[in-house]
Amino acid sequence: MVWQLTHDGTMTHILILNGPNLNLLGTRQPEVYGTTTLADIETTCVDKARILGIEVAFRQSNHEGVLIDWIQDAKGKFDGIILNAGGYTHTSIAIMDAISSVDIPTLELHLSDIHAREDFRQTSYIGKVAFDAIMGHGAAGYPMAIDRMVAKLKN
Ligand code: CA2
Repeated sequence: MVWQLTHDGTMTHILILNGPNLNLLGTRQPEVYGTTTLADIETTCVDKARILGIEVAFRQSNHEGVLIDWIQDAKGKFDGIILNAGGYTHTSIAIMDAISSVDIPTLELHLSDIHAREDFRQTSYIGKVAFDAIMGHGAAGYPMAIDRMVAKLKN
């Protein structure tokens, strides 16, 4: 196995965070969010990480404060954060502030293309502090996001 190293010589660690209601994936609204469950996506991400020689931690919470605690705690432990903040994307200045405070490269991720949906999804507070966004690719967006993050961390 060839390990992917960060600039300081340690293995790359990526934190993948999922916000509210994403635990319901694959069980409801398959026409919008697909039939893949969040557990399936986690397996895909762990397999992808193994192939790339990196480590991922994959988490979901329905609670804004829990997501903020995980972001704050990522400082010094993770090299990058991939964040699907769910509905908090469009409301949470607090999550945006948490990302700004840790100074860890953060990639915004969505299953759906939020810009092709309702007006209330057009504002993304996460997009104001993320270096890039991947959206509209369904579950396939997760491994794409890992590739994008690894490319970012190489530069
Ligand atoms: O497209 C995305 O990934 C979203 O972050 C998903 C959020 C939505 O509020 C964002 O605007 C875009 C909603 C996640 C809800 O997921 C469900 C999955 C299955 C059934 C019901 C909800």
